[in-house]
Amino acid sequence: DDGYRLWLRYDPIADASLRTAYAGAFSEIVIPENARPPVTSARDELVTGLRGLLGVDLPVVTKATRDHALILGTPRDPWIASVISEADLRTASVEGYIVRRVAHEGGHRTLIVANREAGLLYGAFALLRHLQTHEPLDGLNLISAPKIQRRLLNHWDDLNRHVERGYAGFSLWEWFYLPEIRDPRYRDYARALASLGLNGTVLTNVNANAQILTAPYLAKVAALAQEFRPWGVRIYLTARFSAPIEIGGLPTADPLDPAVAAWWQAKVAEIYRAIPDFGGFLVKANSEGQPGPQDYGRTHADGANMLADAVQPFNGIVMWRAFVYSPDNNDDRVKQAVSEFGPLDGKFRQNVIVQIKNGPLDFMPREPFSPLFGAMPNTRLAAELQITQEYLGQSIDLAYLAPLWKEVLDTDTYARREPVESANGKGTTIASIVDGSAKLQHPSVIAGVANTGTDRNWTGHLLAQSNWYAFGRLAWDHQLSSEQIADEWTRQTFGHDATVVATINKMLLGSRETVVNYSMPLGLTHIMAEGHHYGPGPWVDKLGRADWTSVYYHRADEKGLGFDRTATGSNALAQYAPEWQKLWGDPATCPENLLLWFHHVSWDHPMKSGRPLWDELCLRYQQGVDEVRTLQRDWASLQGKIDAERFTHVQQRLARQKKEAVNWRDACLLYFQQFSKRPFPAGVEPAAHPLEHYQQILRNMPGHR
Ligand code: BDP
Repeated sequence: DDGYRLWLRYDPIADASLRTAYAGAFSEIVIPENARPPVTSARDELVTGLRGLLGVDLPVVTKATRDHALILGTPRDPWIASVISEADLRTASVEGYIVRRVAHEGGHRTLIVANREAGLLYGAFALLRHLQTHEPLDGLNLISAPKIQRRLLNHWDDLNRHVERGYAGFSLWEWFYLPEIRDPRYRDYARALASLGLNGTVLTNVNANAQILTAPYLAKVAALAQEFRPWGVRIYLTARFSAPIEIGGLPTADPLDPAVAAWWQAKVAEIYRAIPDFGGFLVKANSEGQPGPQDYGRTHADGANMLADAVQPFNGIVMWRAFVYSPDNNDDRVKQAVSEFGPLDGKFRQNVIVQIKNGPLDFMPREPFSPLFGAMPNTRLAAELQITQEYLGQSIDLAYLAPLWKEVLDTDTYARREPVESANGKGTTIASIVDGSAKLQHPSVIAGVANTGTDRNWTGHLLAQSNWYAFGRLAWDHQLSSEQIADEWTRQTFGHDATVVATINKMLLGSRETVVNYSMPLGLTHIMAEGHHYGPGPWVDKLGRADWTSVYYHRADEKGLGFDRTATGSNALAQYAPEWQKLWGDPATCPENLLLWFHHVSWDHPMKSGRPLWDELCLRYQQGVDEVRTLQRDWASLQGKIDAERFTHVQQRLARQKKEAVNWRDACLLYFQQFSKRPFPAGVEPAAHPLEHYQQILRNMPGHR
């Protein structure tokens, strides 16, 4: 099994009595007359899914003719309106669904009801998920609506099909062959998105290429839009700010120049002629060398608003990234987004969403939340999460990321955003800011940087499919737990053997913390190898900018370790609400998993375990290695219970992960030992090689594709 089918496998349900019971519950599929996509997609999915799972071939009709009909409809159908209450329809809202089994004339019917057609598609997938996870049909009553309106993947795909920070092959978009030749995979991709409730995708890299906005490319984009549309997936593109110069022949891209604004208006009109449901633009401006409004002495708001005005007549949006840190700013890099964007609060148009990475630095294995979420109470804010594991072992190491994302989304910013009642802003979680419940904000957006590519299994590491899955499920409902999402995914991907399910769930749930332990424990951050970002590089000290190096972040010296971000240091702490300042500001109360993020503490600093910092640090690295060995043992115990192809695929990756965990431990501890000048405590395995050996491995590593 090569994993291509993702979580949509629809293998026959092995438990014969359950299969028979399910099969007896469905006799025919009823869809509205003259149904069009996405309702026809829902129909096709149900036909395929029920055939696979239950071995039944259900006729599709437009009027119920017998008991046990499965009926898809909207309240425009009077019978549906008579059996589903208005309150339930309101809960289902614009894109949600009601999936319910009802008694009818002495028998039963199953209903998939939605206010709009897209909801029928999501409801069909919900029913199939219900069956694939072996949930009971008795009392079936699922009512669900997405909390966030635009649930998007962000592809960092270049036009030459290289994927920036992609570890699963090449870009899925075959620009050379499009628009005529369309890989069937486009459909499978869109279908996978729809199965999770994702409803949009940004096709291109934030480090943008203006060529995508030229007519030949737009024809290709339109072809992709056609493939995705039946699955309710809309297309967005990245806009290179200097496009008016590069492809428009203008001498400037100054956002306040009327000729520039007119160029964008005409370009946007052209895009909407080709792609009437085009979603809008994602922009990385004045960040890491990308052009932007500041090149002309204008602000981010000037730039974003100019584009927002161009897409506004078409209901388009602009997602403006807040990932900025300037080459001329020597201030602590993690403070710079707030200093640049904070003063612009309230200055953005209503169709601009400022898109913020979860942490203030850059998708590290652990960071505190970005203080910008609390610093712009009058601005629409989106969360950008990274599904691709740039800093968590890429497609080699196992790191199930739902716990990381939940940690962020559930965090209370204490931001004072209307209409939050309490004076101290309590309850203003990041999720509530993003979904708009902390302050009504439309449109609301959540974005995940995709981990997909042309690898047969889509995500490089088979188990990394769980991250695509988890992002989609959380984008729909951020209140789902990491455990529930893992369990759903495991059952749909690996079946229902109790040992298999329990083992894989356990492996997934602890895996992110394991990566933290062997790479950047106790609040350490950004000490990975330079360039490709895989493996340890705490010694990295000379790069184009100080805030790209590792020594900038860990600040190891004879006295101790960590970055002082309190008032005696960079005072990044001051960007957070007083509640957080109080907790994080004192090393005695600061949670140890962020200690070295906020404090420079001595090697002897007493930790909660009673051990000094140095010993604790060593033991954390050791723990990370031990945990990878446990992952290997857990997986080995499943031999024979999982098909050989998938078993071996994961087994090999875990073996490599073990090697890398050992490298991390040895490299970091030998490196930091130069400063601590202390021996490893009992329980820590001695390094097999001197420090130079580990530095050499990284130097000799072949460039990542
Ligand atoms: C960093 C990546 C870089 C991206 C940048 C971004 O290393 O490749 O271009 O983020 O998000 O994490 O713009």
